Amino acid sequence: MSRIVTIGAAQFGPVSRAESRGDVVLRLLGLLREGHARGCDLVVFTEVALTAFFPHWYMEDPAEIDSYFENEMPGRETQLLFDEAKKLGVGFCLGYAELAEEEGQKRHFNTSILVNKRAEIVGKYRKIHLPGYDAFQPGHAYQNLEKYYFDVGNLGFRVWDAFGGRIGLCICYDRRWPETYRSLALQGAEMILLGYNTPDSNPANPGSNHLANFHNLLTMQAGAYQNCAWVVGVAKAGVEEGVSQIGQSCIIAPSGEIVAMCASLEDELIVAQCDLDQAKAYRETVFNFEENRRVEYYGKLVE
Ligand code: CDT
Repeated sequence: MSRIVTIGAAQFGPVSRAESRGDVVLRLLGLLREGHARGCDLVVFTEVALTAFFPHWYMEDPAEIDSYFENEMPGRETQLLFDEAKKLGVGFCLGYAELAEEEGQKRHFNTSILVNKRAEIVGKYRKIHLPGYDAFQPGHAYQNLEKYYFDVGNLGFRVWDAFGGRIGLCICYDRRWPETYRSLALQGAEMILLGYNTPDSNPANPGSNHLANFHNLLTMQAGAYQNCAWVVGVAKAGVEEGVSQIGQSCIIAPSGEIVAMCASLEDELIVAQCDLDQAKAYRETVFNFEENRRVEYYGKLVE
């Protein structure tokens, strides 16, 4: 038996600070339409897809900061994406900066949503692992201010039954943490979708610069294999507002093998037919959690 879901990973090239939301949505629509033409059930967009990745520079004015956030989804410009998805019958996963109000307080999250073929939001995740720092760093070629701009996500790691399988979401830096994949795998995730904005240099640790691409694949391939899940990783790539970001958007099987990978640093769609049942062979043998995990010992190992 096989359960095939055809996935499009829609890598995005740079978005300039001056580019309007409307123009960005037109680019996303182009990739969604291409996904439809190539038989996709679901097109995965990147992290904070609607604007340039603003944590790379410092802003103080709250109104300016909030202008990078969406206070409704769909909103005025993004409604087009929902309308087109419904018309074409293609789902999508979209990352964006979310402005919410909770208990009378303004909250800022780095969010992604899963939208089904009827254009209904069926899943929502707010980024839990926030990289970087919470204050301006003098002397750095660019900033990494996610802890300054975003609150830690408060929805937990969750999975949703959609597209004929069980799907989990995470975002960028989450992919470097084994806890992310394991939390989702323990809930039965068969496919994990994520977007990323990953610079090819790290001013806080320049010694690791040459490993940026290696670490990208290392974490996602290991996450897929050790947790018996498809992993779809989608970059915002290329030089954006002076920051050079990696590409390598890819679709990874539960075996850990890459079945499709982008070759450019621009808008580019890769497509793969993913058999959700491929996870089973690993789940029932080498990674049979019930039989082989030794939870009672794990605490002792870290004492
Ligand atoms: N956007 C994001 O989460 N970026 C981080 C930078 C980490 S620096 C090693 C990432 O994991 O790509």
